[in-house]
Amino acid sequence: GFNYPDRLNAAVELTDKMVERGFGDHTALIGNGRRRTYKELSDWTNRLAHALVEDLGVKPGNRVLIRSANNPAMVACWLAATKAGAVVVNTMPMLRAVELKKYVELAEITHALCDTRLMDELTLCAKDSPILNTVVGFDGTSNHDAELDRLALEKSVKFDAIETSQDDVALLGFTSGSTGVPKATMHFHRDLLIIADGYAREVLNVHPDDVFVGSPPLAFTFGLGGLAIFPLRFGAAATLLEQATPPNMIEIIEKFKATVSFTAPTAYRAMLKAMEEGADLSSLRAAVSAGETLPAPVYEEWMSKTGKPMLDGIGATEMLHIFISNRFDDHRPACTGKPVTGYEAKIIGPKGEDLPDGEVGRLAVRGPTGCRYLRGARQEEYVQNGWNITGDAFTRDADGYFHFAARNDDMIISSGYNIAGPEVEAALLAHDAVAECAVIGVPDEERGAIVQAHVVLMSGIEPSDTMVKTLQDHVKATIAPFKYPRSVIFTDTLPKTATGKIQRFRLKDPE
Ligand code: 3SK
Repeated sequence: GFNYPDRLNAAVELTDKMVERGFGDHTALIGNGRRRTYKELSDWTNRLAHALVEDLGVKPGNRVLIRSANNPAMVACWLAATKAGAVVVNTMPMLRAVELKKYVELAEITHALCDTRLMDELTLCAKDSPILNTVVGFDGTSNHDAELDRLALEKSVKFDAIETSQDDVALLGFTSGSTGVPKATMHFHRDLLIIADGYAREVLNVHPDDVFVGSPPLAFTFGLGGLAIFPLRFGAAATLLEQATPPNMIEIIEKFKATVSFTAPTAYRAMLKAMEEGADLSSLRAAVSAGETLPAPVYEEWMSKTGKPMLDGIGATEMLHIFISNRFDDHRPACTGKPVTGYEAKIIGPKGEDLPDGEVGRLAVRGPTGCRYLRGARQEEYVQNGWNITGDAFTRDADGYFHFAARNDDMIISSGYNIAGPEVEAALLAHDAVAECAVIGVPDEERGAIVQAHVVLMSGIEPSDTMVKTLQDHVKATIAPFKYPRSVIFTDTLPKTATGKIQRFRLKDPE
């Protein structure tokens, strides 16, 4: 089990306690052209926490929104607000005023800390949101040249953190799920440590020499874990680089001698495309893939080109982080692996009954973290009999490995056959002409539904009837022929969430 004292503040554990444990001189954050040690991070966040409490009037339990791209200042603001006992809502730069307003209303956000470069939409939102009474800018370029930085400058580097308990809410993770309607999930101070002491310790074996890189936003709990909590929990270094977009990730790994990368399969695919002869990934010891299912061809190409372990895992905002994963000594294509320490998983049928190994059903998971929707929205749909129902269709094989089939919404029933959209996607992605694709079921009088593929072709390849036939034949030759896409639509882009998940529901219903 995980044992923490009743009085616990996750941000103190990740900063001040790390200094006490002797990591004061170790690099904690890399970004904005400099490195910051644990001591510097501890001082910085303590000063900011003073400013939040004394100048901005943040009280324990207040909801504080942070709006920024991934940079060291965003991490410092998140840690400072957490030290002040606030409940933090991290948000992505691309959210517009209308979306921010939904967050503010749902989470009753009173304070917002915003990178000054991103102020416009937040100001628009604040005009229309009476509850949001304090908006203050910080300098995302770390020149300490904004209001919050100036308030913090004069403050003491000692801050007696607000006495939070291990089961006080520390973080609200927002998810738009497959419906597009935002929901917020509550996570405790202890949960922030559990994901490090469970997954990051057991699966990644993080040590102080590690350097983490990645592209997922800190606003997405995948990014917050991989780019802040996991390195900071173990005295390792986190790179927080706004330019960490997939093609640049290779250079970033080379430049900072990164050891662990965190990103989604589409980004690994983009990295593979951009990878030149002689790319030096020798420092890397793990490439973590999550956020979307990992198509076998991407895993295989990565393994053959880099030889570095690619560890696919499944997580969810509701569960905070990854709960089933491959391991260094046991990773394979088209397999999500086994439950992470502390978690149990099983496959259930439509009525909640346990299904035998090999059958496709709903994935159910329980463990030390779990779903608690704010205001109970759809809580009883997600948590049934103590099990979290993630909305994914999986099988478990006789050896206990879990294999993704589809999001429950992505199972296509055509002429009585169950066809998993992602399996068809993986087959299409194995064709050299395909850059990206999404497969959905569309209604069909004769068959109930047919498989429809939306395909982005590699640059330089033109859509044509011949290409449709080529791709259909390719799928027929790769997987059971009845699964081939009877309809193929070429497109320049696929609709995606801000975190890069393909929104198949928008292809089904463009409205
Ligand atoms: O939503 C996800 O896919 C996810 C994956 C890994 C870790 C955390 C999350 C939210």
